[in-house]
Amino acid sequence: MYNWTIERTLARLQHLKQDRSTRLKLVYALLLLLAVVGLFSTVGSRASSQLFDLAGADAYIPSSVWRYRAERVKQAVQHAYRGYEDYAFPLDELRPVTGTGMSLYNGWGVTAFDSLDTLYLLGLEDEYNRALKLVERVDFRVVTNLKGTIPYFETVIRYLGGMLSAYALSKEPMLLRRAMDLADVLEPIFNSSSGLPLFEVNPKTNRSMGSKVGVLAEIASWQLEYTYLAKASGQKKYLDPVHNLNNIFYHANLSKTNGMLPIGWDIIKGVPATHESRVSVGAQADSTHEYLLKQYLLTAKTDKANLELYLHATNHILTNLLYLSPNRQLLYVTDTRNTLEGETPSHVFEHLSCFLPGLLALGAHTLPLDKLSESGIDIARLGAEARFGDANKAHRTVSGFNIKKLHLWAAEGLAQSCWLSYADQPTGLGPDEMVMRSYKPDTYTWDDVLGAWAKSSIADKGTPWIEAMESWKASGSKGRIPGLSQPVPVKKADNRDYTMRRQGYLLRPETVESFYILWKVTGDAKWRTRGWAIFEALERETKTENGYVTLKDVAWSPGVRGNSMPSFFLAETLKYLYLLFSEDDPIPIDQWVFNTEAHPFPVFSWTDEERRHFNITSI
Ligand code: DMJ
Repeated sequence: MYNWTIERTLARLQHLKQDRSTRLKLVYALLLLLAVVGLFSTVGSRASSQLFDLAGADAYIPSSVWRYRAERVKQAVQHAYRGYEDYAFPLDELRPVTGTGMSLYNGWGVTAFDSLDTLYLLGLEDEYNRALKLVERVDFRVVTNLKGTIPYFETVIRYLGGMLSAYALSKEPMLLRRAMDLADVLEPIFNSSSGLPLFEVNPKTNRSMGSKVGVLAEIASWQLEYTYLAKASGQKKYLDPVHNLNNIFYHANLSKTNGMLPIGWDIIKGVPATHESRVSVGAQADSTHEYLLKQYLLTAKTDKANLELYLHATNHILTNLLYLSPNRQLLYVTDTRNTLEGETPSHVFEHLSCFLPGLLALGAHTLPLDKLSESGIDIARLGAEARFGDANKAHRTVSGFNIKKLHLWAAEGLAQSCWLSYADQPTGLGPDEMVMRSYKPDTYTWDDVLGAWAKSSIADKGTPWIEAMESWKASGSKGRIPGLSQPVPVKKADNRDYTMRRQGYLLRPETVESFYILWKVTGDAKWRTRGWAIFEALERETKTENGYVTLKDVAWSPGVRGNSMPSFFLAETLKYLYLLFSEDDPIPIDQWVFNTEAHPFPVFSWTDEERRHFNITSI
């Protein structure tokens, strides 16, 4: 439990070698701190990080400590990749407990492809060069599963994304050539009457297959990859399907879902599925909302259709899908389900949804949310057409606030809840799904709380945020801004305001992904400190002789282990942790856009010639 303190203090003492009085003060402070930490030692190791949160000590951790921590992540990448190479290569993924491999994603070595840019960024040259050799020789027409088919979504985000981002970083021409080879094998996927992609392709017969009702995340999480591929290769055929998708979404009738894209889509007609008006930011939907903002950013903020769709989505999320739990005031985002009374919130909060705080923070950082006219958006008109249902109401509610701050506030509160879902557990790692306890289910939304605050005299007077915060506190009301609860972990399961629906931790990245973006956007070092606590938990609970392993139940330490190491652990989880601790900024978030598998692509502008060649028109 004292490791962190001692490590931090030693580094600080080293830093202050020249200043004797400061050094003495620091030693006294350390003794006091150790006494306080000792007092709380029965709370468990995760609590120590919490104490530092409260003490606001994160900002004083010196560079040398962060460099050391980034180096530790690099060692973790080496360890995980060595295990994959020794026991699973050239199959897709490692089974760390049995020391074997398995292939669920075409059998082309998905871990090698998905790790390319991580290995390159971290300077792991030998590993990177060995992975390149595999990329060069794989036959994308040979699939090693019984059906002999290629699942489109996973193949694009992991394989195509991995090759393209490694190409963007290294400019190795073979990577672009192989990315084009793969996109060409996948080409039949668009052979539906709407041009929306089906689920899978058989590369031998050149036929695509899948349900007539497509799932949002799967039909619309490839635009970034194809847009960058078109830019890098100069080939129009890669951009045409992106235009088609944009067109379908931009002109869709979204009246049932108030402007937000629903989960189910009719692949034949290219419209929302008839009996489907469920919305979600978790499974089946997540990456599509992410791609709306990121497609706009990738194209240097010229693709206004995607910006409008992003605003529709976030306004609906902010006003309808965010809730507070009753006791701990945990802010969470949920989805809706079909019931006899219509669409109702499920109050399920997924680990997958923990990417949302990072996305909101990225939007707040990059968009002029309070001066949308600068981006050519008429906020009063947004959502006013009948085909957006009640969207205009949401736009008006949100416009009553400083929208940028509102997005950042939601981002902070949601990330806090994601963090607490980790810090609460004996393992220090968060569950895959929680069912949240709600006030009066379905009636008390975060929007209600915000509405009450907006109507208060403080907000009416347009008081600056910090003054409103002070007045809020001084008013003696509830003390804190709703949703920004005290980061105090709760050990007793009954008192947590949630139960676990899926207890496992699957080495997923979403929480540390959001911490990374929040750190970059706000400069608040607590996100780094929390990331470090998560890294320590990964080392303690999931590290094996051969790699890192999924947990079946986060509520027991040492954890009950699964037997897999998904490729996204190297592509995303460890990459985001490395970037979070790195003192350099190798991928500035204003210049690069991460795909949903954490593969970065560079922001670019179309030249006039490209605009003509690709037939790019503005909406
Ligand atoms: C990743 O493969 C991608 O981020 C995907 O969009 C959904 N989440 C998994 C990891 O949890």
